[in-house]
Amino acid sequence: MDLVQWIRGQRMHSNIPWRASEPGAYHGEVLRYDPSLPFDLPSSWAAFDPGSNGVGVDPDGYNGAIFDGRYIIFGPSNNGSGPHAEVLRYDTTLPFNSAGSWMTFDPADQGVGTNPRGFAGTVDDGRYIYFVPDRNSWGPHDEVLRYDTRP
Ligand SMILES: [Ca+2]
Repeated sequence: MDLVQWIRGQRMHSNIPWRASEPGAYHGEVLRYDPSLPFDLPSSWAAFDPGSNGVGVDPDGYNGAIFDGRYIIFGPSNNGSGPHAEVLRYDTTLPFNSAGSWMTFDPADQGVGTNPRGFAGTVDDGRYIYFVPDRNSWGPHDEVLRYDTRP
């Protein structure tokens, strides 16, 4: 067992079970700051919870997001029921706190891959967005999920 695996093992035995047993540990309330306004002013900030406003199935628990020039795409992690693949997308040309500006898609539930659920961040190469595998329902995994922004 090398050092990386050992560190992963420690996370599995401490961090993950603690989070899973903690009510409210996973949420979907997106916080937005307008950097043209003062940092320490409440009106510079806004929060919106798409799932509580009828968007998607259970869009909670994301890890990282990426901006493609129009959309912000959130990488699914764990929604409280377990690792998930419900990708959340915000259209930045539309109002932040309006359900119609948000959409979700769950590629795993639509037959993509084997069990591509539970990611830790996203990266893009100018066309594709990659979701970094973390933990699915079977444990640590390495199934990279890729979204083509120009189908
Ligand atoms: Ca949830």
